[in-house]
Amino acid sequence: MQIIFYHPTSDTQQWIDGLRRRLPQAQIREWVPGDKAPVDYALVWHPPYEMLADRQTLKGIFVLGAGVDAILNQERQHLGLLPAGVPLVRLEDSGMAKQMQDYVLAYVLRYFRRMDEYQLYQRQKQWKPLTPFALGDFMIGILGAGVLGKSVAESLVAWGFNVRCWSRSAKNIAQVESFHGEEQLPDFLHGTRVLINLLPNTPHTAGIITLSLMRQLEKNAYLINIARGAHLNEADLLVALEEGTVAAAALDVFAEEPLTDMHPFWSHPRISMTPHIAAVTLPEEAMDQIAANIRAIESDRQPAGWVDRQRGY
Ligand code: NDP
Ligand code: OXD
Repeated sequence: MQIIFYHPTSDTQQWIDGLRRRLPQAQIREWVPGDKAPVDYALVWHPPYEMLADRQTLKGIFVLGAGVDAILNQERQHLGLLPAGVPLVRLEDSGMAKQMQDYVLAYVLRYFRRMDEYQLYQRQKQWKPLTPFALGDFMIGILGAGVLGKSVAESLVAWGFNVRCWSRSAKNIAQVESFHGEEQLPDFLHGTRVLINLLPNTPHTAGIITLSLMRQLEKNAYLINIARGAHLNEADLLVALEEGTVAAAALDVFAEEPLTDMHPFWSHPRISMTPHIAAVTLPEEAMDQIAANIRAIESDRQPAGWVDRQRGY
C-alpha cells in the first residue's frame, strides 16, 4: 500500500512516523512536486493542484481537517481534479469538538458576564456595577448542528444556557430547539442574542452572515465566527458594530488569512481575533481515525467522515 502525505505547516516527520506505526504494511512518503508515482491513498491539507490531478489508482483522499472547502473549491476551478468515485474523507471531531467547546464557552462567559465592559471601565477608573444579563435574555443560536455544532450546543446546555440550532435537516438534540432550512432561518435568528457559526463553507452557505442577517438578531448581539471567513461579509460586520446591531465579535477565521496589516479588524475595540486556532488538528487522534478509515476502505466499508461532494460537506 502506497500513501503520500502533504501538509504545508505541520511536522511531516511526526505524521509519517505515526502512520508507519499504525499501518506497518504501508509505504508512506512526503509528496514533493514532480512525484507522480501511483499511490493508494493521499493525506492532504491545502494540496497543490498537481498532487491529486490524474491519480487514477487512488482509493481514498483524506483531508487533515474538518472542512473540505479548500479542496472542493479547487475541484470546482479545475473540474476533474479529484478522480470520480474516490472517497473524499474528512476528520470528524478527532479532538476538535472539545477545543470548540472550550473556545465558545470562553467567549460566551466573557460576554454574558460583561467582562469587556468592565475592562473598559477599569481603564477609565470607573467603579460601575452593571445589571447582570439574565439567562432568559441570552439565547444562543448555532448555525450548523453537525459534529462540532452539536457538541458545542450540548456543552452550552450543560452550562445552563438556552440554545437553539439551525441546520439543513431537523435535529433532535436534548434541550436544544431545532430550526432547519431557509424558511426557518428568520425564526431562528429572531430572539438570538449570541450567534455562533459552525457551518461548512459551501456554495449555499458562503456569505451567509450579512448585515441583513445580523439585523434580525436581538439588538446588541454577539457574533462568534469559528467556521470560515467566507461566511461573513466583513464590511457588513463593521456597519453592524457601528450601528449597535452587534455589540462585539469574536473571530477566528477571515476572508484572507493572515489579514493584511491594513485590515480594520486588527484595531477594532470590539473585535477579538485569534489566528484560526479554535480547534486545531491533533495528529495522534487524527492518525487513529485515518488508519481506521483506511482499514474500512480496504474491507469495503464506508469510512467515517465520508464527504458528499455534491452537497459540499
Ligand atoms: P458537519 O459537516 O458535521 O456539520 C455541518 C452542519 O452544517 C450540519 O448540521 C449541516 O446540516 C449544516 N449545514 C450545511 N449546509 C447547510 C445549509 N445550506 N443550510 C443549513 N445548514 C447547513 O461539520 P463540522 O461540525 O465537523 O464542522 C463545521 C465546520 O467548522 C467545518 O466545515 C470547518 O469549516 C469549521 N472548522 C473550523 C475550525 C477552526 O479552527 N476554526 C476547526 C474545525 C472546523 P445537516 O446536519 O442537516 O446536514
Ligand atoms: C478545519 C480547520 O477545518 O482547522 O479542520 O479549519
